Formats: sequence, structure tokens, C-alpha cells
Amino acid sequence: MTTALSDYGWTEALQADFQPFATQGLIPGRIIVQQRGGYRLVTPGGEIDARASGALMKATAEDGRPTAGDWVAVEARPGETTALVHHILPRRTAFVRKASGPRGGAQAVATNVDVALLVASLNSDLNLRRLERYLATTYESGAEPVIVLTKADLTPDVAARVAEVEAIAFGAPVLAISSKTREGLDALATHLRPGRTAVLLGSSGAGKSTLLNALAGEEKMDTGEIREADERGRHTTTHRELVRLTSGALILDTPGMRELGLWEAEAGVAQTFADIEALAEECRFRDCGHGAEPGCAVRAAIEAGDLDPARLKSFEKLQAELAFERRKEDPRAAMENKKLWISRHKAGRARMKAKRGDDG
Ligand SMILES: Nc1nc2c(ncn2[C@@H]2O[C@H](COP(=O)(O)OP(=O)(O)OP(=O)(O)O)[C@@H](O)[C@H]2O)c(=O)[nH]1
Ligand SMILES: [Zn+2]
Repeated sequence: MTTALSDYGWTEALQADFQPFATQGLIPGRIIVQQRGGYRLVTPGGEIDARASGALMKATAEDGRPTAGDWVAVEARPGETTALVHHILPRRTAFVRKASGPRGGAQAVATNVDVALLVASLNSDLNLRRLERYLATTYESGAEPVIVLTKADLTPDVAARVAEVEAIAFGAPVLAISSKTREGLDALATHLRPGRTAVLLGSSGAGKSTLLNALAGEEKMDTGEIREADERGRHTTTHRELVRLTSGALILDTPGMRELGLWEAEAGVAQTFADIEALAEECRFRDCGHGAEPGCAVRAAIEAGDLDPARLKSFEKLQAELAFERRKEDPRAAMENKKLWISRHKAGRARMKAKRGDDG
């Protein structure tokens, strides 16, 4: 099977960048998924599995490692199980996750993206600050933002919400759509032309998956599973991350990109609720739940009329959503959370016992 690389966004400019490697006998390819220890590529000869050459891994910092979306120069190595990626062609754009913590470092999570759909629900939780952060991230990446407000069918006052968003959009297009009624999908399609690569950036529940399915249309999207054998010969399946819609547009949907959406959402929590965070610092217990705990500065502020209880409610709601998202992605965080609840439960029971004055 042969593949026209132009279907995957290959351009004359890329061809020019690739020219020196062509003379070395390498072939061009685009990474459609990152697998354990390797990559699946589309090449002119069809799909192949590859891994990064030792020299490439050594030479590049973490944000320079091959990533889904990258165009690469590959040594085909017929007869071997995997091809070798020797070079990454210069990236047109890159979404980079700046890791926090002692190791620091930055990691590219999606590259060569033309357009970023910043997805937010019109329905309830339309958060302008969050959209501003998504816009900033997109401008930093070099991709073009399109703000997509979902669930128009559930919202009575679409025009007013669109106007609110346009006020912070710096001229980026703002589209109200419904994946249910398909309202606005034609307008969106004009931003998703054949060979252009799009990503979706949005918080959980914004409607990204539903939108993807609506864009894929009636015909089945080519999301075919990829089977691979791990070191012990067990077969595992992975999903393509770079998917071609029947319209010819490309959607790059990587786990790192999904995390970036959540992470950006979280980065804003502390900022938006700085007052509550500051009060919580004053609570007697570090893990104070701002319930019945003694010495709770947050409750004290509410009782003194300095803090609106509704504000604490929305803070807690957002915290709970974020914790839920983290648990979905990270089973260890789920365990930690369970431990925390058990210890709180025990502490609460101990306090109750102390109150009652019995000890057994
Ligand atoms: N009425 C209506 N409901 C929608 C629309 N788009 C999404 N939904 C609903 O909103 C909920 C969340 O949608 P998802 O597509 O799962 O959201 P997501 O952004 O993919 O969320 P995660 O998978 O958690 O990242 C689902 O119950 C959808 O059915 C829409 O246009 N109209
Ligand atoms: Zn407290």
C-alpha cells in the first residue's frame, strides 16, 4: 500500500527541509502514534514501526524527542522489525508541556499543528480565564486558535455568550456549535481543510469527544487499532493519535495534549481562588477540608461574612472535578486519595470519641 504524504500535510517547504536527508538514502515519514518504546509512522510506502536512533535520543533534550505529529527522516532497514528515526524535520509549531517539579524540563505533546480548537461548553462552566490561558498556550505553540463553544442547543442566550468570549478572543474566530443538532459544524469545517492538522484543547466534559465523533460523520473514522508485540511477545493494541477525517482534515489527539488541557485548567484554580487558598494556609490542619475541622480559617471567614459561601462551593466543585480527572488518568493518585479519605475518616472518628469522652 502506498500513501500520498500530502494527505498527511506534506508540503514543498517540508520537501526542501528533507532534501539533504534524501541524498543520504533516508525516507520521510510522519509520526501518527507514540507507542511504548517506539513510533508508528506513515511513509510513502505505507505504515511502518520505528524507533529513535541512539544518537537522536542522546542529542536531543526531552522537548526535542520525536513526538506524535513530527515529520522525520527514517532509515527503512528492510528485513529488520523496526526502522530507525535519525532526524526530526524542523517543527512548524509545537505544544509544549512545561513540567513542574524538581526534574523540570519541557515535553512536546503535539507538533506541526495548524489549528487548535479551544473547546468550551456554553452550557454552564464557561470560564473566560481558562479560555485566555488556552489562547496564550496556542499562540505560544505557533498554531492558529479557533474558539469552539459547544452545546449551543442547551443554551438560550448564545449570542450574548459569544459576545463575551469575543471580547477576550483577540480576534480569534468564535464559533457556537452543537454536536447534537450539527448547528455550526459547517462553519467549523472551513477551518479544518484537507491536510491541515488540528488539535482539541479543552477541559473535561467540554464536549471534545462528542465533537470529534460529529466531525467524523456517518462514515466510520479511520481509528483502526494498531497491534504491536511488547518485549515478551504479548500483543497490545494502541490507537492512532493522528487521525484522518473523511473530509481529509487531520486530528491529532494525544494523551499529552489532553493532559495539557486539564493542567491548564488547574493552573488557573489557584489564581482564581487566591483568597480561599490564602485563608486555607491559616487553617490548623494542612489537609483541612473546611468542614467541621477545628481551627478552620475558611469557615471562620464565612462566619465573619468575609467570604461568600457560594464561592467556597464553586472552589470545592472545581477541586473535586480536577481530582476526579487526575484519578481517571492516574490510578496511584486514586489510591492516595482513598488513603486520605480513610485517614480523615479515622481522625473524625477519634475526635468524636474524644468528645464523647470514651476511649474504646
Ligand atoms: N446537548 C448537547 N450535549 C453535548 C454536546 N456536546 C457534548 N455533549 C454532552 O456533554 C458531555 C461531555 O461530552 P464529551 O464529549 O464526553 O466531553 P469531553 O470534552 O470529551 O470530556 P472528556 O472525555 O472527559 O475529556 C456528554 O454527555 C455529551 O453527550 C452538544 O453539542 N449538545
Ligand atoms: Zn479549613
